[in-house]
Amino acid sequence: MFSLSNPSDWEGYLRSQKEVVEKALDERIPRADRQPKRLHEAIRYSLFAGGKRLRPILCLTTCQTLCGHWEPAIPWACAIECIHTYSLIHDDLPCMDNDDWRRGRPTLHRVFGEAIAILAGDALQALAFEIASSAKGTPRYPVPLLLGELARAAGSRALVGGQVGDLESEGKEVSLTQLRLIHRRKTAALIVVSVRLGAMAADAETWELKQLTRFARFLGVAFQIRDDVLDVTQTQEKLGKTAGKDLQSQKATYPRIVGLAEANRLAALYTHRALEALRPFGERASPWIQLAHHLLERDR
Ligand code: GRG
Repeated sequence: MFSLSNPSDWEGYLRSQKEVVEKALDERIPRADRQPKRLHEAIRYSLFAGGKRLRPILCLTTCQTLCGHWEPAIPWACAIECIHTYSLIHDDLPCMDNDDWRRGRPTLHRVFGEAIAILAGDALQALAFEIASSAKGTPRYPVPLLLGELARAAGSRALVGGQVGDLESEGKEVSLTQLRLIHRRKTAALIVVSVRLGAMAADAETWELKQLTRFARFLGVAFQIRDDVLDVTQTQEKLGKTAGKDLQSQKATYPRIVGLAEANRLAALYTHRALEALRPFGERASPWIQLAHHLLERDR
């Protein structure tokens, strides 16, 4: 029988969840031959470029673990991936990180030009909310509540605010406390909302939502530390994006502030704290534990 606690089944589970996400996105994003064609081609170029789909998988897995089905979380999983992809497109623009390479191919503005890249990002953000509005609420959690959470995670106090902090940190001395705040906003907020929306789509009990939020906060920070470490230890071929970019742009990162060994130790420590938050779930925690290890041990 299929078991999420069996590692070989687990690899298959991840692959199948990724396929679910690809198909669900494909069905919800306007086809490339719809007008304006160049915009829809651009959106699809970035969205279907081989992203790992970690956030939507976290969302679907959370929903499935709590209620036995991932289907109620599909609109939320797709919406989160649209917001994440828009943020990558805008982050790569010349006025921000000025990157040439993303998800194993030239960045969107390099291929379609800056104006279309900005507009594709804008349209993806709007599409996210259009897709999310098709979700069904549950007795505890009406759709407007979840829409509000998603909007907050994407907005000035989270993703966008974190990006501002990140840009302002370039070339400056940044304390570990400031860095943690940037990471909480820029990276962890979307990871937290992925887990929370999956839980709410499953009509989670209050204590379950609380513990899972705690889990996701620590996981989000560990994920960003791992990302910082990979930036200095991996090649462009492996990462599918420019390696060593953080160092080049004198960005505040964990390896820069505390060194590589300490960064690795902290990533493991935050993962451990994330796992501690899962204790009340007992054996049911297995899928989240697997995902946490997958995120910490990933090499791209
Ligand atoms: C422009 C509003 C705005 C925000 C940009 C996404 C982002 C914020 C910056 C990109 C740089 C960065 C290190 C962001 C932290 C989040 C992160 C690690 C993104 C990469 O996520 P993965 O590894 O990427 O899940 P894929 O391509 O697999 O989806």
